Amino acid sequence: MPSKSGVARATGTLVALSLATAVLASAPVNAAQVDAPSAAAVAAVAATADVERPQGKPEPLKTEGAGKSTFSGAAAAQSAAAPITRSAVIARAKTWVDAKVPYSMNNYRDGYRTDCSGLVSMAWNLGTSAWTGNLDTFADRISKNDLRKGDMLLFHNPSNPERGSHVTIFEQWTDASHTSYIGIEQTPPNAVRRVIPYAYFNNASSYIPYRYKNIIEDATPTNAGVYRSDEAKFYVADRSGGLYGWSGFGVPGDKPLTGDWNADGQDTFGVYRPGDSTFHLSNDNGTTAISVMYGSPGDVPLVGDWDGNGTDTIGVYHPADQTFYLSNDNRVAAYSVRMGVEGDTPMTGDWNGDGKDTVGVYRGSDQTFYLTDSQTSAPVNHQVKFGNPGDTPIKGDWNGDGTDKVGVYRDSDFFGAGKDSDQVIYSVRFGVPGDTPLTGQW
Ligand SMILES: [Ca+2]
Ligand SMILES: [Ca+2]
Ligand SMILES: [Ca+2]
Repeated sequence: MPSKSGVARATGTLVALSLATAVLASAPVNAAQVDAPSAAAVAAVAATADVERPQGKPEPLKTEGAGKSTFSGAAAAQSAAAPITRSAVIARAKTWVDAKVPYSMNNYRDGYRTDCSGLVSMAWNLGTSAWTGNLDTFADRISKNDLRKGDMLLFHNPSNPERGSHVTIFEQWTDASHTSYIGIEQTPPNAVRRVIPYAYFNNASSYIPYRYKNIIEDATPTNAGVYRSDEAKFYVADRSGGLYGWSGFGVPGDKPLTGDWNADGQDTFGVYRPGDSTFHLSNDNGTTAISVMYGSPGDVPLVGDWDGNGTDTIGVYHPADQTFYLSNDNRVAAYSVRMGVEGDTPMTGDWNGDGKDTVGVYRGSDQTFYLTDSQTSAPVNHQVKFGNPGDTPIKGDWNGDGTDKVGVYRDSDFFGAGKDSDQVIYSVRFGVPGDTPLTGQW
């Protein structure tokens, strides 16, 4: 945490966002993380004749009937053909790699045919199993130099589709020479993530790079921060838990909020003043842009992008009747949802990555998060047990894949879980005892 001298060095507003961006962009490419075949093995495969890959035809999601259908749940379709981040595409594809799903044009997993084009259809969340002959209709042609995580390399042989036609998912180049890449593909005997010589082991010149039409860039990962109430100051952390910036906002006793009040993609500060039930929101971390009275004494303040328009707005939770009142215009409630039991801590976040924030609760008595994706009722769509008794629940998109995940704060330690998981994927130590934890995308 900042020493007094560190605080004195900082200006009144946060340091430039580009600093954090530079840090985040420096994650090294590490081809050794995958099972890389030896050069000899690559050459041997390349020298073999075309692999015969029976090609399935376009068809809707398969849930029953002939063939073997399995569901992992991990890659279950949300709203098909919805915008999907590059990281989400890779994460979905990896679920088949991790499960070593056998190559078959007669079997189905997650509703998708378990062949090469079925894997791409699943990873892109198309809601239908395309084949190599029509995957290009879901995508735009790009150049080799434009290839990025989640794009595909497609070869369709119209004269004999079973002869050579294939598709792989591009993840990243192995080095600056761009002669090989880490790809994910469904090929006999099973789905695999490996180093592939560009564009493939054979028929290399026939492959064309494409980008899914509904791909979206990864979100900015969420980082930690704290509010020191007696100083009325926010301190926020960089990716590794170092001080990224600080700013005074609010008055002692205020409750901290963070959100993107002006839809510029950057979270800034706000406070809720319990004494007069007022929200004060700033777009520059120093001056108040929005000031509004909302809710009643005893309410818990909340913020979120309930309608998915990119702007975070306010809401409150009435602990007395466990009801959320959420506003899209910072004036009137657009939604009310009842969820939880007495003693629960309310949560908000985009648990399914559809761009809309919804609600949930953390039950300290069983250290379990109960989260819903609905705005009109409260089915539990996500249930995660995480943390220890006495922890403070937090949430964030710890890995920038576009979905919020749960976490806990404990004595200056922030722990973030994976999606619908109790695995810790983010942890930093920040702040001092007595601080109020917060999270955001600075
Ligand atoms: Ca903003
Ligand atoms: Ca909104
Ligand atoms: Ca959502």
